[in-house]
Amino acid sequence: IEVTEVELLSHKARYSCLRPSPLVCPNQSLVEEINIIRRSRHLEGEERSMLSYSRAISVIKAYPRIITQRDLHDLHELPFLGEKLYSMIQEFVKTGRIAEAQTILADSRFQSLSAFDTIYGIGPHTARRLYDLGLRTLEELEQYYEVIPGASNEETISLLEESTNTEAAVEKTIKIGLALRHDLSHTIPRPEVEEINRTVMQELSHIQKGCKSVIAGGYRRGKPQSNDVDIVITHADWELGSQKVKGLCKKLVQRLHEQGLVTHVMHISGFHEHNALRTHHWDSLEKALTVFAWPHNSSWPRVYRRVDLIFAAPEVFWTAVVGWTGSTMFERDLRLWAKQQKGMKFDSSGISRRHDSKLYYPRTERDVFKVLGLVHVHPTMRNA
Ligand code: DCP
Ligand code: MG
Repeated sequence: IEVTEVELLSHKARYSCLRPSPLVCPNQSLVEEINIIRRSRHLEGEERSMLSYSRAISVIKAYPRIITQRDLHDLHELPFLGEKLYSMIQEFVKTGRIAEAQTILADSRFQSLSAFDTIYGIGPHTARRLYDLGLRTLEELEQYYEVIPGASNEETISLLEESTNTEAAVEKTIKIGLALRHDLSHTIPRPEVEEINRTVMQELSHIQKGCKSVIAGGYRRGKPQSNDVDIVITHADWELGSQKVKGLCKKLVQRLHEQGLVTHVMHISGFHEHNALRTHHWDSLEKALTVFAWPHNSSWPRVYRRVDLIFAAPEVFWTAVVGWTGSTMFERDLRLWAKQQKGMKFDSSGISRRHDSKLYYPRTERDVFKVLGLVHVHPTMRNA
């Protein structure tokens, strides 16, 4: 692995993968206030505006101390804080509030769209479409989709169908999301995330011995509670592992379904080799976005949990882990950094050099950063 010159970490860096960002930052209440405005832009489909708020938020997340009057002129040295953001921060420092955020919070359209957006399968576009039909509350949504609250709709499973983005498939997902909304709105504490991982790996060992996993996502960034469980899986054998993980995703989901653990499969992919030009390492990852009924074999009332299973060949395992650890902004800037500064392509299924498509196979997470010419950032500092 050739290493180019390494950029130093700094809270003033333009790429968030160079700015260590803790889960909870010194200016957390400011971040949450600006995040209301960001969410509103997102819900209204104003993606460019949303992205500039996301960037501003991630810059503030890396700022090392509480912003007071005295720090204000310092902020001019930070990237992505334009005049508008600057005056918002000024307002917040003075009053502890941002008026625009408070106005948004009180807005009934924002409240409806926010509520709709919490449903798995409903994004901003669909939320606005439903609002335009005159729907305002989740109860009205349930009536519209003829969903019986609390009923699990397990018969709506389309287990192991290669998912399509047809209107019917989207509607099916929304119906499941609505039916399970009370369970799925509960976040998952760390010990339970770990237990789900153990159970998955236990079941997997009956199909293929020698596999290993890393729990990625927000859990890995240190979140005490997660919205879902993201598990990245590979085989421990560097030489032969690639063949051993092939097709495992489908087999595992099948088995978990037979055990009564997986009740719904929202999306399953990565089984076709669409692109003849791809080497086998570049197959997109096999993944299944599922719902578990949890815990199984127990007299406790079961709850539904969202669990994502991602399979990677050993050569791209750590790349996949980095790609699935997040945050979304950290990932965005990893891709951007690779492309703009290194002439490389990074995503969760692999790293390559653009001019000759040379592939990189990092053996550790540190190697992923090394290949990209980056200082290693601890997972708990990737909350950009
Ligand atoms: N990710 C990705 N490609 C996807 C989905 C996610 O690369 N299609 C990455 C970016 C995310 C990470 O995986 O940071 C996990 O995504 P989640 O939506 O699960 O978000 P988090 O795990 O960060 O938080 P939580 O699950 O608690 O909402
Ligand atoms: Mg997650």
